[in-house]
Amino acid sequence: MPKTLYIFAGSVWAAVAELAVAELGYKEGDVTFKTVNLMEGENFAASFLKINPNGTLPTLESDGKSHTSTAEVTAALVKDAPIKVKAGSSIIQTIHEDKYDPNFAMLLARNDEELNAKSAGLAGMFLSKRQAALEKLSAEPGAEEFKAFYDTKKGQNGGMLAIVTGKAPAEHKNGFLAQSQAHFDNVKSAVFTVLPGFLPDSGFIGGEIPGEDDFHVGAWLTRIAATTGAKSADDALAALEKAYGAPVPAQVAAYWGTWTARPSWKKVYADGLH
Ligand SMILES: N[C@@H](CCC(=O)N[C@@H](CS)C(=O)NCC(=O)O)C(=O)O
Ligand SMILES: *[C@@H]1O[C@H](CO)[C@@H](O)[C@H](O)[C@H]1NC(C)=O
Repeated sequence: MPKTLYIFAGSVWAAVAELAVAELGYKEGDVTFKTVNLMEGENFAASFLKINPNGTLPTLESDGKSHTSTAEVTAALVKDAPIKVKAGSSIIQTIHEDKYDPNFAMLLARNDEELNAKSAGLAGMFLSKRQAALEKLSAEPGAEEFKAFYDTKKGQNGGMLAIVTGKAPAEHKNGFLAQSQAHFDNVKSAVFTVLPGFLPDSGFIGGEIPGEDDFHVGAWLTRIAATTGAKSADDALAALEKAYGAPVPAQVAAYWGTWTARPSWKKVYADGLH
């Protein structure tokens, strides 16, 4: 059955679905990839909100149905796949918990220096382009039915943008710095305590080949490595160690090596870690 998968090259959660497609034996043409440019806020177009009212990636259309979360998208890809793999577990929910959110891990800033760097970099550009897209798209014909969505997003994204551009009240900024520090600590504890609790000593959670859990954990870990400045498979363990002040646990290091040796991983991250 034909499938359309909506992705974006910089998206951590879309990479879960991309790893799954690459691993699961789908043939050329079984899955049509469509890019939704998150940097330009294309996910906020009413035409996309009709497919996924949350406006998030990945999104999968299959069997006349829309799958609108990473977990559902990946489960549908696993279910219909030519290659059968180990079904997912509660690990999927764990890695998707808000306290380990890999997108906030990228945006966070723990002090003024980090905030200035984020503001001048991709994060600042991302927030301002999104706000412009929200303003424009919410005024277009057909946008009325999504008014509540647009209002919420404008508030959330606008709040972040104000902090990054130095226009927010001091207490908002300080709240953000504190929330950033807490998030950084949570992500660190995921790498040092939570992952070692479920990762094998060698191979994948799914065994010899990646299973459903592995698609989620592999993409999450790759994003976290990217947030510490890693640029390739080879420099990631050093980058993580430097950021967190301790060598990553043996299982995490082994798992990183196992994933990054896979052709699927090399394909999905050919243009860099994200
Ligand atoms: N809980 C959702 C989160 C998905 C998500 O946040 N995706 C990001 C890309 S990695 C996105 O589409 N962000 C766009 C936005 O929030 O505007 C899921 O697991 O599907
Ligand atoms: C939108 O996101 C919320 C919160 O994560 C979730 O409860 C809801 O099911 C999502 N809706 C769709 C259509 O995916």
